[in-house]
Amino acid sequence: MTIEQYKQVVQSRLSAKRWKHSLNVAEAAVKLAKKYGADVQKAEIAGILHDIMKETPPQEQLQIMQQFGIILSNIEKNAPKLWHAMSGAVYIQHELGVEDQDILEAVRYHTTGRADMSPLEKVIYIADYISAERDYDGVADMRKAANQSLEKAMADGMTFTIKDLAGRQVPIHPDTFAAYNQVVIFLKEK
Ligand code: DGI
Ligand code: FE
Ligand code: FE
Repeated sequence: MTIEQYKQVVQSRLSAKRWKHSLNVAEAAVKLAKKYGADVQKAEIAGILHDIMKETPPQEQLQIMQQFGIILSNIEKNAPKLWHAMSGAVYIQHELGVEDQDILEAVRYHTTGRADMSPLEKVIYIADYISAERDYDGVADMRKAANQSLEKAMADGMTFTIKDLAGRQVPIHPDTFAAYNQVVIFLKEK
């Protein structure tokens, strides 16, 4: 499929607001990819596709995951916000024919992060935080960090997420901790 076709599919599955978010993430991802040496074309595609399952009913997301052989851990069963990334990755692979492993992993890990993220995974993770429509407290600082260092922006994003999750006492995925620990140790040792 061409990027135009991906766009059509994603737009048809999302509200106008979430579609705009996807376009903005793709735009931010392209900029970050150019700045930090990730593949620009893949960044655009992954940005467009990353939230493809975000508005699909949870039951349907579970069904897609089951269909393509994903077995949920106990934590994953209890963290429905993570499902759109997991179901999205298998959906684009098996239903849209995306074969590129970098793109599949960037979608798969865009919500939690993980240890040993590729440049493309980091680019999508951060683009999701700084896309043009984001207006949370601290977004200006995140944009500044993203302009200075991919790792600093990762650390800030992970810290923000972990604080928020712990504050609400929802389960935190081990991949989230793995990403956080690795990047803060990297920054300390630098
Ligand atoms: O899909 P977006 O809203 O653009 O952004 P996202 O894919 O980063 O999803 C953010 C949501 O995911 C937010 O509500 C926090 C949640 N989340 C991120 N990491 C974890 C998590 N939820 C749980 N339970 N555990 C995690 O480790
Ligand atoms: Fe998402
Ligand atoms: Fe998103």
